[in-house]
Amino acid sequence: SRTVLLPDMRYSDDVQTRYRQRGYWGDEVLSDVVRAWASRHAKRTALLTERDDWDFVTLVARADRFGCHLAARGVSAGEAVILQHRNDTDFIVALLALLLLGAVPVLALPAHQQREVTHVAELATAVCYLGSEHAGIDTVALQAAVPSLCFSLLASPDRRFADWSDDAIGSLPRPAVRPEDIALLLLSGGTTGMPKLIARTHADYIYNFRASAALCAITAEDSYLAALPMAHNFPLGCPGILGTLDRGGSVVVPPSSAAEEAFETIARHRATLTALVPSLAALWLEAAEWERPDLSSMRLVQVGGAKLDAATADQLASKFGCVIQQVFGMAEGLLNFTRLDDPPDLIAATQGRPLCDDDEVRVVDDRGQDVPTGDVGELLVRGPYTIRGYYRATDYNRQAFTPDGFYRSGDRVRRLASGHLIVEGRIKDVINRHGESIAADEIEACLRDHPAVRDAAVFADQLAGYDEAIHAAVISDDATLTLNDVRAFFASLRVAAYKWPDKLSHIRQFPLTPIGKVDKRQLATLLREPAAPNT
Ligand code: J2J
Repeated sequence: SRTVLLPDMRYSDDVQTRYRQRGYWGDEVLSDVVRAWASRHAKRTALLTERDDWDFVTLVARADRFGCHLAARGVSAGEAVILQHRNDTDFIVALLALLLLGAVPVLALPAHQQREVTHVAELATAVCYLGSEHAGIDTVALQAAVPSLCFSLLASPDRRFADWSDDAIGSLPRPAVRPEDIALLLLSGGTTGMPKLIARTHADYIYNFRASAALCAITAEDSYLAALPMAHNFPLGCPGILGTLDRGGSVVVPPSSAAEEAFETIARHRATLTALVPSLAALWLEAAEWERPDLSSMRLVQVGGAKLDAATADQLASKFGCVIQQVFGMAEGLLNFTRLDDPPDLIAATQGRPLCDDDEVRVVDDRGQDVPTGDVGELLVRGPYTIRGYYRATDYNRQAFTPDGFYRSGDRVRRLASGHLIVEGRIKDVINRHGESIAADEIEACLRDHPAVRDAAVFADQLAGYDEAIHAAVISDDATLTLNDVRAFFASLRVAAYKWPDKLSHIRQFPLTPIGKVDKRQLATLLREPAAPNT
């Protein structure tokens, strides 16, 4: 059950050669990188949480020991292991343990429920589930549903992965994996159906976090505050946890991402940078009005995952008194960053430009023709850290990628002469709620499973800034069906709560497009408009 790149996920031989020759892809695998941290950064601080203050030697030793335990339980290089954990020491220890072992972490979000976890475990043919009691996954049911799953381990505050000492001794041998092999599986919100698996290779992911760290000028003096869920590509490797540790900087984990706790942690540990989604940034800004926190140690605040409006960008810069960086990224690969020395207007009004000179970005019209500079079109991309196909999704890949290997992002963008991109909207049918992409059709399918719902269509309600809420329109014979009923139904399906509808409307029939699909734009206009009086 080794996790391997299938034919429709591979880079062609000449492309691989080019990426190696240009130095994007090297000879190391992630276990080499993590192992080297212990000697390169030895006694420097690696990890600070409420409970732990560890140097690199300690962090790598703990990961090694937990990895030995997993190896003793039969996990071997190339096998997929689900990791679902809140931001905490144990997330990092388990992640590094799997990397040292050459096993392939599948990074489920803490919010994912039985439905999502079962789906990804099956798709990845995972051999093990590493979670916590916190996540509320029924591991007996999970193992019954997924035959490849041999065992599950649940961490708790008094039985941590970090202290899992029982039988394990010694240190793990270098795993038999190659730079072009799969290193980890990230989850995509997907544009249709259930989450897709994004296979990132050792070579591509090492490039991803090292190039991001260089762009952000990370040094051993930096201290990264991990506010977003670590399973996300952004806080994990852009440069995030891996990019900061690689340069000898430290990772600081606040008790939660709530402003008060984050501010206190920043002040106490003199954190220098963090990554936020716009909705969290807005909450922090609001709280900063009252709290008057000491943010003087901060030098960089990255914001991405959803569009940041220029006014909020400016407020952030003045409140934090530091450089703001817009990041328009995707777990599939391509990362756009504003540069630290970009003029303030580019930082406030664009979503950055590509990380790599060999990121081939095209902006195309609906016939796939390149549009002139400055015009809006769909962003297509190919490059040294962008996937060529989702994992085990041959049919879906035919629509998600062009025949010559460009990923169709589904984002509508405008490219300036400087190469900076402005995100103008999207053509994919997803809702971007607090930076989390949610496929409309997955939610519609759940709604249709409700006995009182005949048909359903889901679309985004615009909130303040560019944030969005999930608005569900249903055709139902039961006019008394409420939002609470629907949310209770989603809970019974064990769907992650961030995907539950925020608003419910009843409608008699859906407006249709000329080819007979639900016209969501018109639907949104109909249901957003307050009802005119006396009609
Ligand atoms: C508008 N839309 C954005 C932005 C992402 C860094 C940052 C973000 C992600 C991420 C990531 C946006 N403005 N600044 O992986 O490493 C929307 C786009 C995009 C989708 C990708 C990273 N930044 N988006 O958000 O895979 O629609 O990655 O295609 O979760 O989020 O979502 P995801």
